[in-house]
This record gives sequence, structure tokens and C-alpha cells, in this order.
Amino acid sequence: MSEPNNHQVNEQSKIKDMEPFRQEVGEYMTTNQGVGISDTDNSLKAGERGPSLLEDFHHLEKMSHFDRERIPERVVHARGAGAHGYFQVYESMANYTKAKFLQDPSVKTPVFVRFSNVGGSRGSADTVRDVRGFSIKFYTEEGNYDFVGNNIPVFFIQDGIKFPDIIHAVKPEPNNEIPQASSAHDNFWDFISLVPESMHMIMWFLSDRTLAKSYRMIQGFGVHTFRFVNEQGKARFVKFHWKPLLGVHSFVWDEAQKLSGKDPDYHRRDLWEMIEMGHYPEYELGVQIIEEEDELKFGFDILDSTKFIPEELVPVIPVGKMVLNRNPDNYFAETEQSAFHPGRVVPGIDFSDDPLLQSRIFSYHDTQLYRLGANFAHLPINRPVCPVHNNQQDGFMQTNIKQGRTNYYPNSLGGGCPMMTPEGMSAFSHYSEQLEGNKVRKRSETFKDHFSQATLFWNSLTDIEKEHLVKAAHFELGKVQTLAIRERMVELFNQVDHELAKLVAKGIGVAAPTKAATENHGKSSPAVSMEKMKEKMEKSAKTRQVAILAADGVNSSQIMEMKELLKQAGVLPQIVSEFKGTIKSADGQEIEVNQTFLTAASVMFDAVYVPGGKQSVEMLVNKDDAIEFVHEAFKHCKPIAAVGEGVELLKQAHLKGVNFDKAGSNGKVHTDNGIVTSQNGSDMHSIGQKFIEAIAQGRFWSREQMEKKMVGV
Ligand code: HDE
Repeated sequence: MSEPNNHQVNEQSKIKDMEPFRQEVGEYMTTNQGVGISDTDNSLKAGERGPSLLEDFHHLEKMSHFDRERIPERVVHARGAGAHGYFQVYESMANYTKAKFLQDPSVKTPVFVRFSNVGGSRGSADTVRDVRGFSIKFYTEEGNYDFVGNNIPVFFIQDGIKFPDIIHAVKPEPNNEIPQASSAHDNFWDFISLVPESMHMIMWFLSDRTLAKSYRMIQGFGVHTFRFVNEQGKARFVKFHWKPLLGVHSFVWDEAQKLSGKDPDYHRRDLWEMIEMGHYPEYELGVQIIEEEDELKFGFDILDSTKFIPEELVPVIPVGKMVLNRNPDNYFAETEQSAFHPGRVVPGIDFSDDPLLQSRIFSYHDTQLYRLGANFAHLPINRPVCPVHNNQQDGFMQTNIKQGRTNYYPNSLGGGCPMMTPEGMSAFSHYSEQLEGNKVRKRSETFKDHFSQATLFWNSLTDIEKEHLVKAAHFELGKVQTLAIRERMVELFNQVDHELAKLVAKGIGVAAPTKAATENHGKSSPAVSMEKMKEKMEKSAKTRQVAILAADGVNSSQIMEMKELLKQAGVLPQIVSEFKGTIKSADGQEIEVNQTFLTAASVMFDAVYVPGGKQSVEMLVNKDDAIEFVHEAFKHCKPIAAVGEGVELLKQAHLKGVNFDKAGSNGKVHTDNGIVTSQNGSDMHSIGQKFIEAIAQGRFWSREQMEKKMVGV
């Protein structure tokens, strides 16, 4: 940000002089020129019933500004949500990089983060199956550094020149603009079936990774290999990783689809509300460092963005933590107008020759010039916090009022300013990589292996994750009308794993391949499995949401004690009943209702609790919505607790395989596969603890396995 010039100083003192006046009069409506408005509801007319007049400058200004409210949405990643926060390193990274914001553990670097979906338009639903974008703007003292990553460590294509093709293919088809925010259509799978390099990403794409439970629970990956350069000029390759401290969690497909209707804003609401409540999302930055001489030792090319470096080969070193602690004041001004670009780096961070990255370095700035105009860097959300001086000038929406007569370099009339930043004073110098080669339009031979990491991914999943992936393929390809496309896809799956190809074929009306195209190499990388990762992480129930189903006559201690226990564990309970307002407990206490069976649904919660109380449970048992609520929570493998008469609602909800004969008789707490019950609730503390443990556990997948296995994995 440049120092304020004389004009700006004058303006500021003028505004200051006006301050007492403003405070005295409060905020009155004016035109954009500051002229007071006394009526904004009636246009100026020739006679009360006469035609409107052109001289009504307020009407004209209001309407013409409204007519220009929309700007082009992002061509990809149009739907998103943002938050402010800060980043802090654990200890200096000076050995690896000279980037100043990675040196001092006492410095909090401000950040703005934008999470996004890729395919849908700005008004599409949050919980569709899609890759999630993970962009961070670090406002460092050496200028802005943008991290622009995804929640999946690889990408569909190897060379950026194919990006318009894959995006055209995934977006709604051009003749009828169908389907919105969905890859389940012929064009997408037509493209994929002809581009084998996409198969590794497709495996991730069909996994539960693309059903993110919350922005607070996704990983972030830089995807490309970048470079760290230290003060001595020594460069090393680096891969960036972000891990959410709450763990990585996903929806199940049925849940995600229902949420798209019940609450299309689920992710942005979740992010917003958690920050408002003070449950700040936190993420740890980690890096994989690769010495330049090791570039080709992995058996795949680290410049190829369809490959990742398994953590088992190169460990992830923890670097620092990011905390998101403030919501934007204005969605448009901040989140919509924010502009991220992987080419915006600071000294100490540099590029690799990954052809996907090289293409992005052009695309982001270019699209931002179109979307936001030449001076988008002046917008408050994009402005660096350090001084900016150069000779770029004019253009639409120029907000800097530069002083002086020189706007060229070199100059003597302006004292030579702005001068070149000397070495050692945060001047960026590109890493002087040695290059040689012929000018060719070619793909490197080292980019030719398209399947071994796709197989690695498949081998790394748990059975339940494999089953979900196969079902996702059945859904996606089940929507594809053209048989030849489905057949080509089965051939590609057969290159990944023969068993996988047979399972996919079975659900999409394609003959299963009779023999394997290649032998499965048998290697795996457990770190890519979300379920295996969860086993390693500390389990926490924090910020998980519990629906408490209740009506008049509820047992007050069973509802209030459980609420208290949940709150103490950082779990967020909400009372769901028939009507908004209050319910009256059996002993006459008024209890506030947070949601109704109309405004909420089981898919919005992580767990369900049904307290006792004869009258309350009688009402719930007679209400289909309440029965459906419990049934659906069970189907989605969520924990359910019930006490006293509340157990009756569970019995009515057809919970397959649950034996209620043993369910907490003799006043004992009974837990069975995420179902916590007690017939009389004499020990609420123990019930609460068991329920909280189940919530921290998350899903009870064996319920799915109990169902008739459709795909037979
Ligand atoms: Fe993007 N991408 N992308 N992309 N991308 C955009 O930039 C592009 C790619 C990613 O929150 C656009 O300002 C090309 C990979 C995120 O504002 C556009 C290629 C990864 C966001 C663009 C890629 C991403 C974008 C649209 C292939 C993960 C949202 C608006 C060479 C590492 C940023 C904009 C935000 C946005 C181009 C591939 C992530 C058109 C050409 C790989 C998170 O410039």
C-alpha cells in the first residue's frame, strides 16, 4: 500500500472535520455524490398517477447501479466462501527458504482464505460431488504470497493447454446447460475415457474426498512441485500440504445429495457459524522437501501433477499453523473480489517446470484482468500490506492518486523513483535454473505412466472406501447414456485393477473384462486413506452437531443433563421438535426449541439423541418425520443415543440388526455399534460419555456392511 499523498491527507482531514457532524446526525441516506435523499420509495412523477420523470437522478442512479451489480463469476471455482485469519510458523524455516513470513515464530501473518467448489456456478449447491479449492492469500511484509491448491494432491491433466477442454467437458453441456454442478454426464466421461492421464485423479474424485463434510475438515495440497530457495541461493523442491486439526471427514453420497436440497449453503453456513461461535478452524502446514539431485529418483516425474509423492517416501515436515478467526464483513467486496494466483510468490518461493503450473501462471492474472479489471490489485482484499510503487497507471477504477510528473524509468526528474529494489532487500530474483532443449510441442517420456499411482490409491483404501468408490462410479457412469463411453471407462479401470473393473462393469451394464490388462503391483500408501488417517489421529467430538428430538412432556433432567455434557465436550446440541418456540418438560420447565422437523433434517447433524418422557416419546413415535430422522441417521452410520421411553422411538425406526432386548436393561448403559441406550437413565454421566465417544468415532460403517452388499467388494 502506498503512503497517503497530499490529496488523500486533505481528504482524510476533511472527513475528520465532518466527524462531529456525522455523529450528531447519524447515518442519513445520500446519493453516491453525497446529496441527501428524503424518499427512496416513490419515483418522481408528473402528477400522482402520471409518468416517471427522467430528471429523477436518484431513481436513475439507484437503478443503473443495480443493473451493474453482477460481475463475471469465476469460470471455475465460482462457488466459494472466505474467512480471515493468521498464519504462524512453529520454528524458522531459514535452512530451506528465505521467505520472511516463514522465519519468525512470534509473527502472525494475516491471511484471507477462500474455499470453493470447482464445477458449479456461483449459485450452485455446496455439497455436490466435487474437488474443493483451498486458496490462501498471505499478506506478508515482502508482498502477497498466494497458495492456490485443492483438497486432492493430484490433477486430471498434465499440461495446462488441456484445461479449457476438461472444464468444457465437466461444465453443463452447451446445448441445454444440463447438468449443473455435476460430473455425472456424457461429456465429462467421454473426455475422461479418452484421456488416460486423468485416471489417477479420477480414483480420488470417485472417493469420499469429493464429499467434503466441512471446509474445516479438508486437506489442502499445492499439487505442483514448487521450489524453496534459501538465503545462500540453494534451491530444493517442495510440496505443500495442509491438514485440518479436526481431521478429514466426508459425507456419504446419499447425505450429500439430500443436503443439496435441505441446505444448499451447508458449507458456507458451517464455516460462517463456527467462526461466529468462536470455534476457529485450524490447519497445519507441512512440507515435503526434495533435494534437486533426487528429482528423478522416484520412478515418476515430480513435475507431473498427476502424481503425488507418497508420505511414506518423503515425510511431511510440520511448518506452522493457520487459524481462521474472522468472517468477512461483506461477501462481494471480500470473497467475490478476492483474486488468487499461484504465480504470486515472494522471495524464497519459486516455481518448477511443471507444465500445468506454467500454464496457471498465465491464466489466473489474465482471468482476473477480465473479471475484475486492470486495477483489481487496489481492492482492499487484494492490496498488499507493504508499500507498492511502480509506474503502472490509469485504467478503469484507478484508485491511487499518484503525485509527481514522472511515470517512467529511468528518470531524473522524479529523483529516480521508484528505484530498483537492491539485492538483500526483499527483491525477487528468479531461481537461475539451468535450461537446455529443443523447442518442441511434446510430452516428456517420464510423464507416460498413467496407472501405477491410480492402482496405488486403490490398494490403499479400506474395504468400505473401496465400496463407496465403486458405488460412485456406478452413479456417475450410470448417468452416461452412451454405451461406448461406459465401455471405454471399464477398459481404463481394468488398467488400474482387474477386480475394480469387474465391480464397476457390473453396475453400469457393461460386460466385465475377462482378464487383467496389467498385474496389480500390490503397493500402497496408507496415508491417502481417510479412514486409516482417522485411526492415527486423536479422535475428537468437538464442533460435532447433535439433534435432540423432544416434545412436550420430555424428561427434563434427561434432556438438560445431556445437553450440558455435550457442551462440555465441545459438541453442539440443538433441540428439534414439531414447532418453533418452547416445549414444556414433564416437570413444567420451558425449554427452547432450536429447529423443527420442517427446518431441519437428520443429514444436518452428526448424531441424534432421544431423551425419555412418556408424552414426548408418544408424540415422536406418531410422527413420521421423527421416525425418518432416526432411521436416516442410522442409515448414514451415525451415533444414536436414547434413554428411558426414548428407546421406543429407536425401536419404531427399523434399525436393521439392532437387538433391543439387551438395550440397556437393568438401568445399565448398553452400547452396540454406535447405538447407546439406557432404559432408565439413572446414570446420565455414563450415557453422555459413551455417546460422546461414539460421536468422536464418527461413523459406524459396519452397518453398511450389514446391508445386502450390492457391489460385493
Ligand atoms: Fe485453477 N483456475 N486452473 N486450479 N483454481 C482458477 O482463476 C486454471 C488448477 C484453483 O478461490 C481461475 O481467478 C488453469 C489446479 C483454485 O479464487 C482460472 C489450470 C489447481 C481456484 C484457473 C488450473 C487449481 C482456481 C478461475 C490448469 C489446484 C479458485 C478464477 C493449468 C492446485 C481460486 C481465477 C479462488 C481458479 C485456471 C488448474 C486450483 C481460470 C488454466 C491444478 C483453488 O484462472
